[in-house]
Amino acid sequence: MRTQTAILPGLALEELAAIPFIDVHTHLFMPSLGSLGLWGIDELLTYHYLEAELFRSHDITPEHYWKLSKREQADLIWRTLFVENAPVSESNRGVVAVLNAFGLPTDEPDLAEARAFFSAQEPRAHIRKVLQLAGLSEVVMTNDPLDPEEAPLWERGAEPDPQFHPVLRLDRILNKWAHHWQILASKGYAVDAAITARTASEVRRFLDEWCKRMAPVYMAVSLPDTFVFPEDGPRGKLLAEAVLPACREHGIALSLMIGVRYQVNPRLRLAGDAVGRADLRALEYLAVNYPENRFLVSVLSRENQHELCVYARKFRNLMPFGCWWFLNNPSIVEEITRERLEMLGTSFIPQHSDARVLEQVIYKWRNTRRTLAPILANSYRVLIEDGRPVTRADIQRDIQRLFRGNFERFAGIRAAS
Ligand code: FIX
Ligand code: ZN
Repeated sequence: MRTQTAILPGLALEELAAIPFIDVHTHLFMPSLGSLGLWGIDELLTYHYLEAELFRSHDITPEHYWKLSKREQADLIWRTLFVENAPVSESNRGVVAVLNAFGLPTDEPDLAEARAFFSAQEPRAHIRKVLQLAGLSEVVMTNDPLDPEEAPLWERGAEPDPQFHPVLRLDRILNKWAHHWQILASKGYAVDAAITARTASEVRRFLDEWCKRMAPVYMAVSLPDTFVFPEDGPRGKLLAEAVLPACREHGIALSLMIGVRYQVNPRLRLAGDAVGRADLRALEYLAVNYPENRFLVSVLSRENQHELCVYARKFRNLMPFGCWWFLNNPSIVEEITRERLEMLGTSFIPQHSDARVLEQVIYKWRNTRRTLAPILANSYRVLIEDGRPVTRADIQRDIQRLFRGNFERFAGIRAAS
């Protein structure tokens, strides 16, 4: 049935709400990795996005803040950003939306009621409830094979979960080889600081064994704004001689998240990273010279978005995804998504949550659905005005592709649903 333009925004919102999404990048953990997963009000409030904002609204020093207990930190952030100020920023509003989603008060002077609620939740049931509230069928994790807490859980055989897809995250190996090759050596891999052919093949063996152990849906690395490729250092050599070949052999994509200026203010710890515009010719070189590899790509700098769209028009082994980190604000998500629809049609992955705390998926996906509805409606309105009728089935098919099919097909996890 042909759709009238007037009802498009409502229809788009309805269909966005009706279709469960796949969240292609999070820092959440499946139940069997239990202790690693963050959830509850104290974790929501001490999220590094809010910590960065605390230090702008309170004169506590970071050094003093880190000496506080998690509970004291959460109390301070709640008082400073939610009681003494209106929580209008995107990350603050997020906490309000989560409390509201569970019917909890959002303007209390303290956190007693919220803490009582979250501590009464049974973790596994709570996880299912939260994913259902967020309209997600599955999330993709970020799993570090060199993390001293996480690695032993996988080596002991972590129970897989159909709603949680693993990813082999390689930042320590690719960005900090000088400080981490010793861990591989201690696990019996004949590697050393220099990237000799032997070291490269041993890293290959390490990746192969973790692919068997974890069955990752892709490998991933975040990269600085200064990233260049090819490059003669450990990162360039390990990418070319170990990671890219391993991805090809296991038939999985490599996710490149480019544009971080790491720890410009280390006193803020996780909140200490910033953004820089990257030279995306490294991406051009990878797409041209590694046509058998597939690259999921997210760029952190607003200024790099247009270039990424243009490169994706040139190379189908590039899949742009998400409005990452400092870009995950409705005004910027709108700008980036409109540009991508105009330049790529529906052949991209609009968003990921990057959730570090379980309940964050509730507000991050509510924001995305709320922001995307008028953008999609506008695309269909101008299409109708240009003379092509649009049906509800068209809208359902496009949303399915944007938030499920593109990832399923590109990651090769199953035929597009
Ligand atoms: O590298 C990443 O995966 C980033 O998303 C994180 O490191 C970052 O701290 C973050 O939480 C962004 O939202
Ligand atoms: Zn992330």
